[in-house]
Amino acid sequence: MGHSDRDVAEPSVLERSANGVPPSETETATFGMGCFWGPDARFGAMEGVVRTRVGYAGGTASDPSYYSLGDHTEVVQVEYDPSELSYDDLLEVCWANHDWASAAPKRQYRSVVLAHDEHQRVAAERHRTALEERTGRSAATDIEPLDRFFLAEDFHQKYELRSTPVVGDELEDRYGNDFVDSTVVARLNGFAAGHGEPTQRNEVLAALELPPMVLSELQRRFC
Ligand code: MHO
Repeated sequence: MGHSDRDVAEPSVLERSANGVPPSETETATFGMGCFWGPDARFGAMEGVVRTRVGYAGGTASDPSYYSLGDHTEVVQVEYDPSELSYDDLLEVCWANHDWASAAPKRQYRSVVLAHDEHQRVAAERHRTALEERTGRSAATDIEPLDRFFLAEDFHQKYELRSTPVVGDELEDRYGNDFVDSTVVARLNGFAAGHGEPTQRNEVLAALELPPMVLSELQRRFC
């Protein structure tokens, strides 16, 4: 739209975070890429991602938790705006950001694409074949239909932010029950892990008016 003015840019980021985007306008993807803390931040920093959640999926156990995972795998679930990002874009980021060529030491950390529908399954298989042809290596990545997703415990959500307590506490106070689902919190979690461009970071930070100590702690995490 060509608006770079902050007063125009502000509401779009914050409004989306506060109100969410109607589900009919978003799509969801689910990936297992090893420990889910890193992918939560990686996807959260991306423009076009509306929210991220980490959880357990890909198994049959009925009520998994971190300490009783059964046959489930750590996964990140990414809700995104399909007018800004395609499923193929997300597959690209998925395979570029984890070790897909080695068998994981545990099922907890396996490489897996959990397809939400037939279109995703076909796209993932096409992508995996292209990756193997391009690299000459075989991918350990499983491609399976998603059955159920179980949300992980709070302490795993937006882990990068929570690991800087002054920042995590401030944002939890501010967003309350929306902490996990907030677009802004997903972005900040990504920035705290060193992702994102300076202009993108500044735009979000300028709109938030964080207390100076929180701001400086957050900026200390940028690299
Ligand atoms: N135990 C590993 C991975 C945590 S992850 C949520 C660690 O502490 O780094 O499985």
